[in-house]
Amino acid sequence: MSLIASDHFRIIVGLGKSGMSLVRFLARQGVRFAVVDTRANPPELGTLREQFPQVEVRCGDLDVEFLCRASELLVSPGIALATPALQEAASRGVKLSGDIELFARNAKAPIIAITGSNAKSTVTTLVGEMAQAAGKKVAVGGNLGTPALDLLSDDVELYVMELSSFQLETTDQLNAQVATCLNISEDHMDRYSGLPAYHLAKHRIFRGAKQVVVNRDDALSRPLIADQVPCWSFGLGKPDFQRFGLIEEQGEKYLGFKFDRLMPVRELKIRGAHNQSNALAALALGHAAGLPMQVMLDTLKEFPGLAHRCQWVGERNEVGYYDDSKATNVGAALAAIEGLGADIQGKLVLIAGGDGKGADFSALRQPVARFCRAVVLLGRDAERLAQALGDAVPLIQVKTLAQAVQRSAELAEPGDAVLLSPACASLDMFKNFEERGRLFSQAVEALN
Ligand code: UMA
Ligand code: ADP
Repeated sequence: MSLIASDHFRIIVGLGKSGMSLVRFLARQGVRFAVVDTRANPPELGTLREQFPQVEVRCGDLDVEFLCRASELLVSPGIALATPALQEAASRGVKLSGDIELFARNAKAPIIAITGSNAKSTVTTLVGEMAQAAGKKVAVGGNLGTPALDLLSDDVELYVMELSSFQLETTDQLNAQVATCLNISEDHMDRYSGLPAYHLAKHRIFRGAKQVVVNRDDALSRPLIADQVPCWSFGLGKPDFQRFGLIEEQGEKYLGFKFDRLMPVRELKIRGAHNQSNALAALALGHAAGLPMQVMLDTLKEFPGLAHRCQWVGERNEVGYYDDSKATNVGAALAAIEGLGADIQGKLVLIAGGDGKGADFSALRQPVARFCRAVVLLGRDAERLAQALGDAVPLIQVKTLAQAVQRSAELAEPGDAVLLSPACASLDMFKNFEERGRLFSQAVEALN
């Protein structure tokens, strides 16, 4: 017999970072709640037991009868909404929601909301730094860094939020001041039925948005919105009214807006065409939110880029080593191969492989043939990658990252670059992409 759902009882599903931020939030609100997690020993269990010993926690298989006691389930991003127990509860009238929905309902300051398959962290960090330089009390987080609910404060004047498709799936109305989907390429195909379902989840970011920013170079970034919603855009073509873009004059490229040059591209510290696009996206978002242009340009000139995103980590025997461990999907690896490949004198020795999340790797074949001397493969999907890359360049399979670096050093010639850009998640071999990147740097250090 199931108990009648109480309007005052919620269940948090998942006890990771998001789950723990939900615990703190609901406890502050004085709401009654329990926590469930399918894992036997979820990461925040110790913290919860210590700080909230009165909260009921159930670990292991989800019990539908228990879930149906709640009026609402607050589902963490790491657990799929398609999970049968969650679907069964929903079919019995239990509402499914998440931390970002609660955040949006409770945020008193405007939100700049950023999603996309790639570049989210770079653009979110840039816009956050621009706002801070402009003297705003800004809170930056979401999928990046601090969970959204932990950022809520009456002092905040602007929220800059990186949001994943998983977080957006449980968000009904975000009501952002400015929203953007920077780009769409295949990712997380182990969680979605295909690209259309993933695209649909990402585009929930536009619900209730007061202004939008669109990528002119990616038609899938354009939302279906009413004509009267102000729309700004960015792209690598020419600028115009409402449009940020690139102007080329006498062999020099400039970031531009309307018909004006804003700054020479060479003054950016972040390299490659994809980063010019990111700089323009940040300018468009900041401009839409009312940040002063000069302050934004000064921030761009100083921004060194984030760790593990095409980051130079050393040089040996005239070969540069680049850590792009954050390239956890094909689109990101493509940007790095094409961006860095076009920037260096020699060729690339690419290190790739890991957990491919069900991706189709075939788009890598041509750029690999064009820019790479060889590819060193490792991880769970090494064989699938080898099939997709074919025989255009030598493929070498290894077992460890240290072996990969050693073999790459042997294969590279002066003027070449060794690029770790796996096109795969790290979780089959490492704790996370940061650990994979750190171990890469250590292996480079260890080269004699
Ligand atoms: N899990 C279970 N059972 C559960 C709940 C979770 O097995 O009941 C597993 C999931 O399969 C997942 C892992 O636990 O692999 C973590 O899930 P979680 O929901 O507990 O994750 P959090 O610790 O709350 O972290 C989440 C984001 N993680 C995911 O979306 C997987 C973090 O983004 C985010 O920083 C954090 O919330 C704070 O907002 C990480 C991420 O990898 C960086 N995001 C993906 C990406 O960027 O590609 C979307
Ligand atoms: P996200 O938070 O969306 O994963 P990041 O800024 O952390 O984005 O960058 C992730 C990866 O995507 C890095 O490997 C980076 O080199 C690559 N990348 C950065 N900007 C772009 C872009 N505009 N298009 C495609 N890939 C990009």
